[in-house]
Amino acid sequence: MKVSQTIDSVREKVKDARKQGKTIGLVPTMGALHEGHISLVEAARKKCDFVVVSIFVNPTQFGPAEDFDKYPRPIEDDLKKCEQAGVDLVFNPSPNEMYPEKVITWVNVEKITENLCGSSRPGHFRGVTTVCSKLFNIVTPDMAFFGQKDAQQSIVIKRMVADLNMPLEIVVCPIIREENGLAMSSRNKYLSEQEKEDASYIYKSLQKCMEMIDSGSRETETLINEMRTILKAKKSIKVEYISIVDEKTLENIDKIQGKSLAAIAVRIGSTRLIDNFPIDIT
Ligand code: PAJ
Repeated sequence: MKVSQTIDSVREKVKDARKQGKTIGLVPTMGALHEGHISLVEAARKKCDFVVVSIFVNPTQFGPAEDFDKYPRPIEDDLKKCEQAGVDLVFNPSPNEMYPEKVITWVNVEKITENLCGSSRPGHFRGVTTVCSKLFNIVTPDMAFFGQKDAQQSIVIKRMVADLNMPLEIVVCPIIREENGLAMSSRNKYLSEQEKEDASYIYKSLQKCMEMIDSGSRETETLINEMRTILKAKKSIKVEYISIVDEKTLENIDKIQGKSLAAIAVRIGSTRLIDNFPIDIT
């Protein structure tokens, strides 16, 4: 496995791989890798010949009061995990390599970045789309792999790629969970054992919503109230949003029809956690 810290070095290695006729897969991450990230690497290995993982805690997607400084950066451990997973190249640039100057050129997707996580994290998606555009330009992948865990992010990236005719395919992979149902996340490292246990109620509430939909419930207000009641059982959980939205516009809907998304964001202590499930009753 090769590790590059500079853009020139990545370009050179990708060029060599292309010369050998290999297809390129990119898995963008911020590191502190867990099984969720590794599942994306596995999907990339199945579909592409040369797999690049980027590890970069991207400053432009964090708000001033967010956890950029304390975000975990266990790089040695991450490199071992990448090696074991059969990654060909890790791109681990410094902030200065990615942003040598103050950013004045942004890639911004409108409307679908306003609801859900967009409303409590202004500027977050603009940072994500900008860094992903840069990574796509640097690595020039045929395919890039994202997780359903960050459902809005995947939808925003797909829309950006479509709107700007970027020449790559976006593949979205399923959510990997802990045994208790908690969606794996690098931020789970901030939680105590008790908080992790409490956090399992997020998935419990989504499961209840799925069951109710299976039994014919369609009014989103009823479904959201039920999920809120389940989450209220744990005093440590502070709900930021529980929403059911149209899968394409990400606007709140009153009645479930076609493809939609149930999504939750909560805080436990100072840790922000998100989860969701796609609904399809077409
Ligand atoms: P990060 O949070 O490190 O996540 C990297 C990728 O792993 C994302 O596509 C995310 O959806 C996926 N992922 C995280 N937890 C997962 C889980 N439990 N199951 C499946 N996939 C999971 O998302 C980011 O980084 C950044 O915003 C990034 C896209 C790298 C841009 O900086």
